[in-house]
Amino acid sequence: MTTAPRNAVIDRTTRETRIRGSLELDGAGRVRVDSGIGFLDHMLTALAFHAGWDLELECHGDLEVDDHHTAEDCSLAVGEALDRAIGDRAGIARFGAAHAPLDEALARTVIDLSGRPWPEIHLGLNRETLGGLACENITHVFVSLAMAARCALHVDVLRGANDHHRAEAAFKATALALRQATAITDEGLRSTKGSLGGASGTGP
Ligand SMILES: [Mn+2]
Repeated sequence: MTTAPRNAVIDRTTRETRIRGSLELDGAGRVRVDSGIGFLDHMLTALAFHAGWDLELECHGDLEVDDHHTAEDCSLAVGEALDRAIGDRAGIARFGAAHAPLDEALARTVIDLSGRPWPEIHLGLNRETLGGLACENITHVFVSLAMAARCALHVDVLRGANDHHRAEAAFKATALALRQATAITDEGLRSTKGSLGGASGTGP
């Protein structure tokens, strides 16, 4: 049985954002997110909590510019931490698929922790913003997560009249799919190719 802790320190600084924190995949739902954007905090908290993670994340971003860099970089930081936490990707389920409803909204996420980034993000949001977060940047959060965590990430919101519900259902479905995909199976590397392009540097 794999018992090594699956975690990563988050320490990411650019001229646009400074992000600190930690990710523990096998957590107890201890989540504290302070990005400076309330709606982003709400979404990342939903993601981490329903994935079963402990996540601490604090971002000081250039919100005087707009919300873009903070949203993008927080997601990259989480994705990079996830990538490090799953290491060479051996002994995990690799695939995950989940639906999540939020009242009238219904979202579906299908994920492959393949080592190959491919975002397919279809949220169908109609509003310009939710809280202080531009809706186009919500899509960008999922794209950035897929790129940094190097996974095929297909997110489709199948229905829903309320954009807050649509977005939140998408994060919850992604959390549930990630929880499945990262689950420990101890069946070795789930790849006929023999590599999932792990963080150790072996390419797919
Ligand atoms: Mn909500």
